[in-house]
Amino acid sequence: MGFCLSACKILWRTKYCVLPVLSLLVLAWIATFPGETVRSVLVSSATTQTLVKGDGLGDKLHSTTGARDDLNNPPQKVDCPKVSPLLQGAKNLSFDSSLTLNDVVTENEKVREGEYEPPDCAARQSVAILIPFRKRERHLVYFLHHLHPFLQRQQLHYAIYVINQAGNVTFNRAKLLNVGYLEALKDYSWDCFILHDVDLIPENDHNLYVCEDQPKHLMLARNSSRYKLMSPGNFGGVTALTREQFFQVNGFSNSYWGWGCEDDELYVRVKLQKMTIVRPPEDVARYTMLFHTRDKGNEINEDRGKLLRQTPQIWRKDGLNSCSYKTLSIDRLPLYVNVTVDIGKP
Ligand code: UDH
Ligand code: MN
Repeated sequence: MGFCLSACKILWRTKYCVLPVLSLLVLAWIATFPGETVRSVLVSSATTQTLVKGDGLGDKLHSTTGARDDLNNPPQKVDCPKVSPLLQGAKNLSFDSSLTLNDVVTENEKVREGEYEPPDCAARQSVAILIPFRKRERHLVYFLHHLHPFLQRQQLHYAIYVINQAGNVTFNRAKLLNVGYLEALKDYSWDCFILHDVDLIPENDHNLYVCEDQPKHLMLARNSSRYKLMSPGNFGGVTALTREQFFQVNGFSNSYWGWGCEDDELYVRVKLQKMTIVRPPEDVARYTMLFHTRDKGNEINEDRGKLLRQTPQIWRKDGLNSCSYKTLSIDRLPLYVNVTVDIGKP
């Protein structure tokens, strides 16, 4: 009894020291936890608080989904500005004969399988670049070297498709572009298609590779013609049509084997649909054309005039809806998707 009484007296006298000592002991105990454990304890206590805050089921669902979204989905990107701050204007292009495809791959580490998205903002359009192609490897190296940075400065979501005609029968640019459209849409629902010769390199960043509410002609002048303006009826070289515009005209005719008039035919199709053609400013729509002679297998098409006159009668049944081909391979290379295709013969 006497011992108990004196212990109580001691406790009463030291009452102001016991509380701080106890708190210190608890803190020391927490500090011995591994970091993750502490964090998970903190997170779970925070979650519990959110869950008990509201009393309805809605509140509970909202708070739990919110937590999951934060973990799995990065925050939504804001739209890229209307005019990209990265545009540099007119450029003097250079073409170094020692440049290799591997060099261009090294220059473009952010491009994956020919595709790119701006890292910091949501692109205003998703654009597929379609290139009709056969045996122009040197031109393709220069094209990729210039076009990838050009398109990135425009803050586009884009991919480059090379539609490679297999075999040696007569070349058919228009049919290859139809194939490109159909194949690219299997990958993604592209907003806009740029139909692009491999030997034309844009000289000015302000020549925007986006689609408008009407089909657009992008190549108005080139160095090889001393930048003399193309005639208003010209629709060749580089053009931009939305997915819907190209579908509405039933694409190109598949019947233009060899060189000439397939682009004029597309122009007639556009006009038949009462669409107009829009163009960038003349001082902007300038191109450097890489030198070449006429390719073997792409001789002038002697039937082109006759075919062109038939457009109003044939456009409905000759085009995207009648484009038959056999895809031989699809190679997803670092800088472009290579679609090798057998498109038959004339
Ligand atoms: N193309 C190929 N391989 C070919 C033929 C054409 O890849 O064998 C593609 C290529 O994308 C090219 C486009 O189709 O840019 C248009 O063909 P082209 O460059 O032959 O047409 P262009 O009107 O020239 O530029 C026609 C012959 C010009 C002879 C020049 C003589 N000074
Ligand atoms: Mn050419």
